[in-house]
Order: sequence, then C-alpha cells, then structure tokens
Amino acid sequence: MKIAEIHIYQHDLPVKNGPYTMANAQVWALDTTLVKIVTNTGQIGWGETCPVGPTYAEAHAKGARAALMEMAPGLIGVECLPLAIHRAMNGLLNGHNYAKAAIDIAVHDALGKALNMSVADLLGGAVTDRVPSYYATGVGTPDDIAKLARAKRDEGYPRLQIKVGGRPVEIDIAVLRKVWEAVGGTVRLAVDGNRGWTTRDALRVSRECADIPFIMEQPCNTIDELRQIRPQIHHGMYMDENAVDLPTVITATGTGLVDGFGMKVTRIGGLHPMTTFRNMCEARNLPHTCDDSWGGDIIAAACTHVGATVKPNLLEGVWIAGPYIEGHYDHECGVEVVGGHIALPKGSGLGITPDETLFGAPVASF
Ligand code: 0XW
Ligand code: MG
Repeated sequence: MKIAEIHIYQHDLPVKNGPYTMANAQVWALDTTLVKIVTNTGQIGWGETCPVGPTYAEAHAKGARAALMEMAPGLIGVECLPLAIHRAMNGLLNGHNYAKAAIDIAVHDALGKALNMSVADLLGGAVTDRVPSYYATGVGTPDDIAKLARAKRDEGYPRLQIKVGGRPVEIDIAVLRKVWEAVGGTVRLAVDGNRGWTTRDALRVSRECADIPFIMEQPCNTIDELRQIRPQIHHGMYMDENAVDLPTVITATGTGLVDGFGMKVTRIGGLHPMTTFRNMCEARNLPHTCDDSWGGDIIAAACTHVGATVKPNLLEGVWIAGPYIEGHYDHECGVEVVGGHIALPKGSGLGITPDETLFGAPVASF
C-alpha cells in the first residue's frame, strides 16, 4: 500500500473563554493544519499538527504547512508504513518534526484502517480503554486558580497542571499556596513554568514551597538552566519544551537530568518516535504525559491511542485541547474528557471520521 495523494488543509480553532495564557504565549484562536493521505488502494488517513501560537515552541502554523509542501511531492509512491515514511521524510527535510508528525499520524490512521486494527494496537497494544487526563490552568490570580483547581478536582481529574511564569515570582508562590490550601493531598500537582522562570525564581519557589509535593515542569528556558537547578531543588523535575527530539531524550534519561517528561506527540515527530520515547521511559521507569500543544479530534485521538499503550503507573495523563475549544471534527465520535478521563476511540485506525466539509478546499494537493 503506497501513498498516492496528500492534501493539506488549514482550519481555525477558537479558544473557549480565551485567551489561554502561559508564561510565553497568549492564545485566542489556533491555526491548525490537517493532512489527508489517500493510498493507491483507496485507503484514507488523517493527520494534524497545531502549534499553540508561534512563541510556545520552535514551531508555527505557517511553518508546518511550508514544511509539508516541501516534503509532499517526494512522499508520493512511498510505502504507507511508519519507518519507511520517516526515512523518506528525513531524506527530504532536516528537522521540522512537528510537520512530519501530521504525515506520521495519517500513515498510522490509514494503516490501522487497512489492517482493521486500532492505532493503539499498532503501537503495541492498548492496556486500557479509558486514560486519565489532567487539567492545565492558565496563568491566573491565586483566588481564581484555587477555585478552578477545586472545580477540576471535583470533576474527577486525577492531576492538575498549574501554569506559572512571566510575572513576579511572588504571585506564583501565592498561587501555589492557595491551590495547596484548596486541594492539597487530593489530586496530583504539576507546576508548569513553560520556560518562564529564571534559575533564581525556580530555586526560590522550590525553597519556599518545599512542603508542597508538586513536580516542576520545564521551569526554565534551556537544558543548561535545568542542569544548574537540578541538584538544588526539592521537587521532581520534568522536561517538556526542551525535549525536541529522541537524541535529547536519550541524554536527559541517560544522565538522570529529569524525573519525567511532558511529551508532545507532534514535537517528537509523531507516533512512531513517540513509541520509541515511551519504550525508553519504560526502560528507565520514568513517568510522562502523552499530549499535544493543541489541535482537534485527530490529534486528540492520536494522543489517546498512544496514552492507552503506556504502562499505567508511568502515564501522567493525556492532555487534549477538547475542554478549551468548541465543537468536533467527528460529530458522533469526537474525543472528549468526561470525569477527568478520556475514552479510547473505538474502531480501526484513529477511530475518528472527520467531517471534511469543515476544512474547506485544501491549501495544497499533491
Ligand atoms: C498543557 N499543555 C499540554 C497544553 C498547552 O499547549 C501547553 C502544554 C504544556 O504542558 O506546556
Ligand atoms: Mg508543559
């Protein structure tokens, strides 16, 4: 089964009650990119990539489409198999994992549908049909975030991620104290600086909140800064934005730099490298999330399928943008968080049939 056609679409996803605020980004609406592949046997597969604005990661929506257009002509005729497609993509373009991920997801969807297997089973086998999610607050005031934390805990989320950074660190400390007062001990906590703290800020938070058992996610901007604070902090530390590829993950796990990861399926290049990442984490007993930066039902399904294959005690949760956006691509089987958990889509491939009319005409076809 070979790739015969590639179609690229652009679609806007408005943020519910926007903006969504992080240390380095404020987003009102997201520009997502969808990929439809058609094989020489007529099998269709869908992929997606959706950077959360242009400042969160080294990625942006127009860059994703440009990279896809650069690769697409050279992918026609390539076997619709994950390893073959990654080798072909790497031979056509260096880097740009987040664009390659859209093709990778579409290939897994088409392959699963052709074999009548779910993507989770293609990736090694689902160990559950319902994965835990986590709720990520925006950056907000102590009272607002404590109230939100209580509401989301009550909704059934087993884990909360509190966003901090991009403002005086005293406010972040006040938020963490208030959240602990509100939900302490009843839900797992991550504190995500999204690269926004200096090493000075991170050390101060860890010292002044030593009694609060949270993990620190991507507190500072660079790997060198993480290395610098690592021996001095009282909290476990996870890498998110810096984990841009498998070589970086190999070094981070091999040198004991971090205690786990916030991992994005598109940042690492799609489900094929995500499976290698999952296996490396299992070999080193490191917990991680299965997320993406943003996106609709296709990305949400991809994250849920790989999340369902993770050893349960190592799965920190599957984050999807569903609770923050209106509507679904698949009006019947859209991926949703219910009671803080996500049901694994049923059926073959991703288990999602997007309503193509939502996306309009392709911006490019090959
Ligand atoms: C909470 N997320 C998974 C979604 C936002 O895009 C940011 C991200 C993170 O953990 O940094
Ligand atoms: Mg993060």
